[in-house]
Amino acid sequence: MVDNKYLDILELEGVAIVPSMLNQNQVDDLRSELELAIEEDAIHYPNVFDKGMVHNCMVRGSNMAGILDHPVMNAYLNKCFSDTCIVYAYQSSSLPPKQSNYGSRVHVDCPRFISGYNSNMGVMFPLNDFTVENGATYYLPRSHKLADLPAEDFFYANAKRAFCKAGDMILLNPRLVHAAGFNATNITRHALTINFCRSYMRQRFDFPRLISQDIIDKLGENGRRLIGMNVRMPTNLEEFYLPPEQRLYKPNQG
Ligand SMILES: O=C(O)CCC(=O)C(=O)O
Repeated sequence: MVDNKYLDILELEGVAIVPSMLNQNQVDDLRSELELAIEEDAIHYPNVFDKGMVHNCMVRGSNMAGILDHPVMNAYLNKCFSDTCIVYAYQSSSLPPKQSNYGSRVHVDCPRFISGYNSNMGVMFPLNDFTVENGATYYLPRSHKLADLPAEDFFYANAKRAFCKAGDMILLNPRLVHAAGFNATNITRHALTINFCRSYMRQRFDFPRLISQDIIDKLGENGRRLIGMNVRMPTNLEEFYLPPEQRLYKPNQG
């Protein structure tokens, strides 16, 4: 299920593109859910700093939730990161026609540099082909080994582009210096971006409380673990002393 070739590339370059993770129907369904969420957010949150970025995609559509149980994604995460990891943030990155977005600044997705250790891992699902015209992600190869961000002119002089197909999966070391491009076409370029963290870290949102029971019930074992269901904190002794099968913070979570 996991091709070690991509893990080697990820380790060396800081990014690897695993082809054909989603079929065309899955891509179309995900894109429809995402476009609806973007329309809704434009009404409810019209003036936010990251306008157009949908947060907490797992509560904005059953297909976007279902991605968390993608068996091959989970197999890769187990190998290149951790089999007890959880979601830090699950959002989108869309480039509307003739625009860039909040992700277009030169940045890393994890502020911590710990030599030889990843506290986070990134996964991106392009929902359109990423091309030079529609703003394929710029990245500086091997920059995940750097403690500090390079100057912007050095970045663009040496950056490569993550050219890929809709339905591929981009594995991205969150210390890799990167930036979304500019979409010069007339069609929005969409992507889903998930940042995973270690099980002992805090998530950007309190997902076990944020996500409805209905959605949680539809998730599989991986999906439930990824939203943090195995590492919930008891609020009192009654919860602390629950029987093993009901424990909120399960054993062996890394
Ligand atoms: O959309 C892209 O091309 C990059 C997204 C990005 O930089 C991010 O989500 O951190």
